[in-house]
Amino acid sequence: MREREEENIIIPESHPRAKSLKYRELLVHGYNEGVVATAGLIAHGRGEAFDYLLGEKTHDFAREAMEAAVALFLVSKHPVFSVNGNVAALVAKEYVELAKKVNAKLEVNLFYRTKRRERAIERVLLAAGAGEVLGVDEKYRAELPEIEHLRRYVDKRGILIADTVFVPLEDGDRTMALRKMGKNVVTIDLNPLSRTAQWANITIVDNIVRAVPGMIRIVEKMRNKPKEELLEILKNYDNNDILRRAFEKIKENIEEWASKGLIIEEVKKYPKFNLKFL
Ligand code: PTJ
Repeated sequence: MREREEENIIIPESHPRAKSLKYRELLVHGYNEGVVATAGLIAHGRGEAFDYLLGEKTHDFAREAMEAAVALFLVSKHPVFSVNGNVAALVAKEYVELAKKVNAKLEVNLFYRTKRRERAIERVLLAAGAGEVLGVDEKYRAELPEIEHLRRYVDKRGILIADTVFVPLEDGDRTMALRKMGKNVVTIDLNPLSRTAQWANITIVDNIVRAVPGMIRIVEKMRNKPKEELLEILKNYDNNDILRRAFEKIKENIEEWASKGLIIEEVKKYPKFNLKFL
């Protein structure tokens, strides 16, 4: 009964938070289809909270990180894009398109691994236009050192031999392990405090729903650049500075809000209380 009621809800375009509600719906739909993990719904909420603090827009530090990420994908010999439930639910089509444009392999790699979810995500990727999906065939299974049991499995043709791994919305342990193995790690994470954001070589502090389409536009501009120019971008890139600027932006926003208290001007038109009923 409850599920049917929820299905009937139509979010009007005029709703001030229509976009955000639409992404929630995608996550809930993905959850009902067996794509998103239960904890994936909670992880999305944490992301939303940081998106609020960032003003829900793409900042210059994110754009700079996206450019470096695209440069790194283009110079890598064996880039692999890892896919989890949230990524598949939110941006499957765009993620597959970006992978194709930079010649990267797609690998399903789950924190909460079950066969059923692996297959469900593979189906979503194939429907989104993927040619080949790694990470679902046990024949090619390999193990990453330093990570506990189920979460350590990767594909021999993918992450195991990758020089660069793209792990958006990832858990900290795995990011750390990949970095320690000498892989280049790129992430998208709205929380600059997360261990993944801290351990990655390149951290795009932005919402994945804005960042991946943004990266597709960047590839178009960068794909014909000579390799030396791409390497120059990477030489000049400083992830420490990117994270510092993300914190600065959050601080700036909070300082502005703290100076006001009430941010929605219209609220001020209304009396503090309505005490007529007393
Ligand atoms: O599908 P599975 O089994 O691989 O599980 C996926 C989740 C996301 C549940 C798993 O990887 C996990 O628990 O991740 P964490 O440790 O919660 O980290 C996810 C990070 O992504 C958090 O720092 C969130 O702030 C961030 N995040 C959530 N939604 C978004 C986001 N960052 C960018 N865009 C988002 N939409």
